Amino acid sequence: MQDSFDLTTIGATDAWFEAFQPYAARGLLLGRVSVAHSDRYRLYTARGEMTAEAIGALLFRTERSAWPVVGDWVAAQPVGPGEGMIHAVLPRRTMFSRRAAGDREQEQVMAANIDLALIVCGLDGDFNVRRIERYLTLAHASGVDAAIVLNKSDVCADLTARLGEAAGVAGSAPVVAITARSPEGIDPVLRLARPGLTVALLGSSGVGKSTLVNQLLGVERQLVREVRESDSRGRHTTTYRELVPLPVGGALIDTPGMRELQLWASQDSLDSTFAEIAALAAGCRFRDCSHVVEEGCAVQAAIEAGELEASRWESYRKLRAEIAWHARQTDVQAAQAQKKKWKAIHKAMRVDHKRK
Ligand SMILES: Nc1nc2c(ncn2[C@@H]2O[C@H](COP(=O)(O)OP(=O)(O)OP(=O)(O)O)[C@@H](O)[C@H]2O)c(=O)[nH]1
Ligand SMILES: [Mg+2]
Ligand SMILES: [Zn+2]
Repeated sequence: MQDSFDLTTIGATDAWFEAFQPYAARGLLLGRVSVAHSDRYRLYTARGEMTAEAIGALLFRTERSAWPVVGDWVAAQPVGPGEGMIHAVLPRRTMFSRRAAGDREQEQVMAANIDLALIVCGLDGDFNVRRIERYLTLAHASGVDAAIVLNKSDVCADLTARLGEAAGVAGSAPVVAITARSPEGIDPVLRLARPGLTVALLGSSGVGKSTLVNQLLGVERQLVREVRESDSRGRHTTTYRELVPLPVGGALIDTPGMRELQLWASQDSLDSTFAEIAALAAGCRFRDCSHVVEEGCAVQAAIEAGELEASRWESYRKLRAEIAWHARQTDVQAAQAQKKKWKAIHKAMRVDHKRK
């Protein structure tokens, strides 16, 4: 393990050093989380890599969403050779969240302080623009710039058509086609991922995220595995998120392909993804038009005129319903929690009354 490391090579800017000032005065070290395993972390610090845990105050006095995640900048106390305790997480500039698995409406932060999200898709049998829309909504909700990377162009028979389909849903995000298997094949990504940025790779299992990471690093660092012939899906080869330094400066976050990405997003981020539908909606007769049955609906008119694809609209409608459903569940949960709280207060008051 090296005992010194230049944090500016993984994105420590003056702004981060400044945010860290109050902790420097307490003798803590600035660190960046590279791996987060429930309550065990790996960090890059000026003294090299460390394993770390978080102090109780951080774990027990904050919401789970405030716990350290990959990409976070933290204040750490060195406690032994290569060991540290995390005292605080510096305020995040951006973060990727999804809805945590389970019945409760809960935000799960996946990674923080990302500058650019590369939404990677395979140009083999698994190509799907609906999935691009979902990942774009995630990027919009997190405030991160996004680009669409169509990988495996070497096995694609109709690249022009695929590029067109992707561009049709990409909005302002650039779309590039690459071959992660060859060094020259990734040039378009090098142009997007400027040195110094923190870049996260998102996309289904088997699309070639880890292959791209290895190509960008110039070494076989990440495990890569053959996808199944039958459906060209991967087998979740990468099992945890990891931040790795880029040789040109900056950092890469490889992520495991998600089987199901449950959105933690607002109607606003959906409108960013479907900007043309949001723009059309401004012309509907009714302000609360659902664009399904209303008179004077500009969205339905655009579909009838062939200016908006019905499948694009269907996709928007599905995601809108999903977001609305979760928002309702969140309200129900909040109401239940409120009711419970009052019940406890009333009970305490009754006990108090009896005592008198
Ligand atoms: N033909 C072709 N195959 C590729 C390309 N890039 C990656 N692959 C193959 O796709 C398969 C899956 O690649 P991985 O890099 O493991 O995919 P991943 O996205 O990291 O998958 P998970 O870790 O499971 O999320 C491997 O067999 C790669 O060799 C490419 O540009 N062209
Ligand atoms: Mg992988
Ligand atoms: Zn309408």
